[in-house]
Amino acid sequence: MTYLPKPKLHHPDLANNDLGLTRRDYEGSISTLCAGCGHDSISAAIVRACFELSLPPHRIAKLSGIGCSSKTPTYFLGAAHGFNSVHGRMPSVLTGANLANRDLIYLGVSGDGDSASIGFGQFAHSIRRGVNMTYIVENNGVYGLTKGQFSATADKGAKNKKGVANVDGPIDMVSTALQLGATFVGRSFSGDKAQLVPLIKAALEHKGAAFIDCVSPCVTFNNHVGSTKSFDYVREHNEAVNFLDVITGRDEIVADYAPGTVEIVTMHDGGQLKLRKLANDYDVTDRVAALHFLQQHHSHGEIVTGLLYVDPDSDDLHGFHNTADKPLNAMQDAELCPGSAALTRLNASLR
Ligand SMILES: Cc1ncc(C[n+]2csc(CCOP(=O)(O)OP(=O)(O)O)c2C)c(N)n1
Ligand code: SF4
Ligand SMILES: [Mg+2]
Repeated sequence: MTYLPKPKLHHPDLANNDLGLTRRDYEGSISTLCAGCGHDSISAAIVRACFELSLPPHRIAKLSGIGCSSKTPTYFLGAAHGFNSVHGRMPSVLTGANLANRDLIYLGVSGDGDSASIGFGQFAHSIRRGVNMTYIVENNGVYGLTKGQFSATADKGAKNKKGVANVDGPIDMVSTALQLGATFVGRSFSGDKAQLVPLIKAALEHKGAAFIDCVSPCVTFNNHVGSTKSFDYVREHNEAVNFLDVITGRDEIVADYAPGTVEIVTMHDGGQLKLRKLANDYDVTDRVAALHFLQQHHSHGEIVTGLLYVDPDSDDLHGFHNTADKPLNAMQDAELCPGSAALTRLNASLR
């Protein structure tokens, strides 16, 4: 894989965050994706979200599968842990890493081919188990890396570059994530950084399975008239339900909102999500209503974006299994193996 390091020099007046780091400290190497690819905008949004949250880069683990989207972790968070897995297998590698070291912040980056086709089962099980992670699908409706075949998220009737219509029905990743029990579900657009950055920040702060479907046009194979994942189509059919502000548990919480237009969701760690409502009848904590709302708007060809669902009392895989607070990889032999006497007692209790 081509690797183009970025020059280290930067403007001395670049802003610092609470850790004294600049935005540049959250970047990776120079992207080798096609100029204008939506995936690069998502990388930039991840850089900004992590910088603004003052996350220590070495506390983050970024994992991906195979595809142009899955190449992107090379282009952000150069100082984070990284694992580029096999096609569609990111979720199980991430689950294993999370079980071994619960103290890292897990960021899974995948594509619609990687997660809705070959990795669909993997995606489903990581979500239903509530793995504590931010799972982003960079959704362009095609297999970009293998030159533009329709993926499982391509809309029925959408046309490829040569004008041939897709005859198969699409998988809607956000509806699927909702049905599987994700405790944070959002959709955004690579061309809408004002919405995407706070959505990623909120997902990173969330405890449990946070899923973001990000429509990310492939400028080389799926940005023409007839595509429902092109920049023009998404801009014309984007129906945002809210604007999001993230106030972390660490920040002072200031209530500067007009009652009736803003919804506050307090998270498990005391942090708050401040949602400026655009669709007044939209309740972000109602899973069933969210599913109905999505189906209704999809039937009109609209793409609903924003924070679609959040469970403020969410828990994760470790909570469900009552695992030890101390990460497994920090335990010594004696803690990992309690010895034959403990095994004998356990066996006796089962007789
Ligand atoms: C086991 C396996 N099967 C098939 C492939 C070929 N392949 C590579 S990337 C890809 C699809 C990628 O599509 P997507 O996840 O949507 O990423 P994009 O390139 O569109 O960002 C496929 C089928 C592979 N690398 N490995
Ligand atoms: S082929 Fe498409 S998805 Fe891949 S880098 Fe180019 S524009 Fe992006
Ligand atoms: Mg794709």
